[in-house]
Amino acid sequence: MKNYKRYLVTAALPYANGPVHIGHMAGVYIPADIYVRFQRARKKDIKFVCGSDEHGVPITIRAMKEGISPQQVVDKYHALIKDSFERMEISFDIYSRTSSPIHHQTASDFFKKLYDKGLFEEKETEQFFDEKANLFLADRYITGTCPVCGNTRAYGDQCENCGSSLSPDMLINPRSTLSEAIPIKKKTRHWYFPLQDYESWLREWILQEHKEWKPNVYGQCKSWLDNGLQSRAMTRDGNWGIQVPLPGAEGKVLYVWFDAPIGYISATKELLPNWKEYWCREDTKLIHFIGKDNIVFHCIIFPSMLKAHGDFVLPDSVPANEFLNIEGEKVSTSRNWAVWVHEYLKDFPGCEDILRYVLCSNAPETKDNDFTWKDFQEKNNSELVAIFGNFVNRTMVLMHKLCGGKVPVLHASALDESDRAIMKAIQTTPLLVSEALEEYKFRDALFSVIDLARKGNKYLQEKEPWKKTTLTETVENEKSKAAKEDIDNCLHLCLQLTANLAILIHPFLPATAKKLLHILKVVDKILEWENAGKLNLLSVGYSLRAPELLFRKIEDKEINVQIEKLKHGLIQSDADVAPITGQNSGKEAPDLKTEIVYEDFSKIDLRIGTIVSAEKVEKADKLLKLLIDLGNEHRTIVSGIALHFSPEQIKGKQVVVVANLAPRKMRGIQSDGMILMAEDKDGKLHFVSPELLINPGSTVN
Ligand code: B3M
Ligand code: ZN
Repeated sequence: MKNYKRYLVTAALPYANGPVHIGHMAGVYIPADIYVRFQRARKKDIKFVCGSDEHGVPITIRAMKEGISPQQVVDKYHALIKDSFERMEISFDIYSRTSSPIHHQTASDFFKKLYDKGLFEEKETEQFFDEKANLFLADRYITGTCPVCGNTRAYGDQCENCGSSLSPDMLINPRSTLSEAIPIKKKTRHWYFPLQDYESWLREWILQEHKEWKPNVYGQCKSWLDNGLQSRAMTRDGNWGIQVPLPGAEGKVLYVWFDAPIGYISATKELLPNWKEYWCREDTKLIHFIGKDNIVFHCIIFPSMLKAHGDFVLPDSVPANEFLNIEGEKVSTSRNWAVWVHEYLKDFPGCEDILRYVLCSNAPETKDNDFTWKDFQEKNNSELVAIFGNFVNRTMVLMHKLCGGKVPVLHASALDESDRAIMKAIQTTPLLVSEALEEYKFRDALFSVIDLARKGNKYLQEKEPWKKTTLTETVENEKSKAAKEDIDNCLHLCLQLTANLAILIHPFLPATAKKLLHILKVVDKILEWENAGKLNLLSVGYSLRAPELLFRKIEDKEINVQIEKLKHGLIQSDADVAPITGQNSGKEAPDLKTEIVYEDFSKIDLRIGTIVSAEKVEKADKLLKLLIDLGNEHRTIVSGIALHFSPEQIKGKQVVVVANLAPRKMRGIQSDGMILMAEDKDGKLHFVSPELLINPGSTVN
């Protein structure tokens, strides 16, 4: 076992082209934060770095859809993601971003060093090009018929119907997913990293030296190695990203998976003048927290890049988690089948610890797992409220009632078997928790903490101090003395247990730990891990504050709204919104209007517009104010869709606009036009959009 002097923990850089959802939190950020908080409590020298991953084709595509620049896309989502992490108490030492100058410089230097070492193969190949969108197409953006099963919507890298791995050349009738155009083959030059040259070293480094890696990680690495490695292009055509630092490389940028992991280095550089101590010393323990879809990049590609570069340490562990599904289905951002963190925090203010608890206790540590709102309610009500919160509250109420609000004496001579049993539980639990955390077994570690609270409830139930007070009210005799000592011992030990729970729960539920410190009137220092297991954390005679509830119950109504949201893919503006209604609700389509002649219709000028921005209208919960790109102009249009769609959800959508409708004022805002919406028999609204992205301003005839 190496003797590490310091720790450097990284968490996967989330793509800044959308919000973070609870699957990200369960898979990566909550386990990483628990681990870091635990090591900080052990006073380890540890740094925790992360940041937004702001390059890559998805961001370019999103920018095109929303009619804004890639920088505007990443600015919007970098801020939203950073805020979500802060409010979920993810305690990064730095949350940076890969569009930062320091990262551009660091990644360029890294590439240049490999180039100067002559490690890249420069190759010209033919790639699929979309002449309409004017973009080279990554495999994922080419669709066509699968040669294996005939699925007509297979992708250039994989057929999701039969699971076959494909290449774009294998697709029948390939088309661009961006414009539906038939892509042409175009020559392009890129720089390839010879991954195959590192195969034997990777076999040794992973399969021999890191047999301790989680089975899901080790197994995936082994199959990648068994399938054989080949050169991979580390540059792409495009203008959004880090310019390839070579003469004549205009229009070429670094491949996002080349630059992004280097973001861990640049973020550390930004954080620390002595960053090299963390990245260039063998006695640094480097740990990458990621999801399983990032294993190849963090265990095969990035380590090979680091090995080739030569200046930096290699990861010691990569505890990747599997995926979290929602209500039995895979998370789908395009279908809005997700629980967005910023939406959760809006609907459940002050409940970040409940989400941390639920996502840790059913984390997909070894296999994909499922999040259901029913389970969220159940875990909160029957574990946090009924076990942890209940024990602390009973202890605090009883000590105020039976011991005058002060920590009672411990009568050592009067200790009985159950007293000794709870003392042992307090002394032995910290080791169970720390051993599990050192092995990245966060579910087991959290279970041990809750189990200690469960033992506390059982101990209280056995001792029943509330029943012994009658004995103490009689004349002073042996019996009343014994009863008094029993009450004192019980409450003394329950209070020491409560103080231990604050230390043990702190890495998992930091806000709850803070509440406990307040109730116990103790300072943060008590949270140092060396105090866990001690039986004298609270001094005899010390007065404590009044009890306060640590958790509230989650009601059926609250989770029904969440389930409704998922089903309808809607982000309601508040938890009590009325069910979806409309004049058609429950009825067939309305009767036809009176007949018109073509001349009447030809007066209407219908255009395609792209929603560039959307915002709520003050004191008008049904209205959204939209800014719409009509190609040669931007229009403000006020639309009554706020109860059906949130601003975040509709930005970038293309709509049909009645462009020559006379302007009119709505709530003091001039609305220049109207967007067409379809309304189904349940009164639910649907956008009327072109099947594919087309130029804003296109006419509809
Ligand atoms: N941006 C996130 C993902 O694949 C990706 C991680 C980069 S970590 C260097 O979801
Ligand atoms: Zn197929």
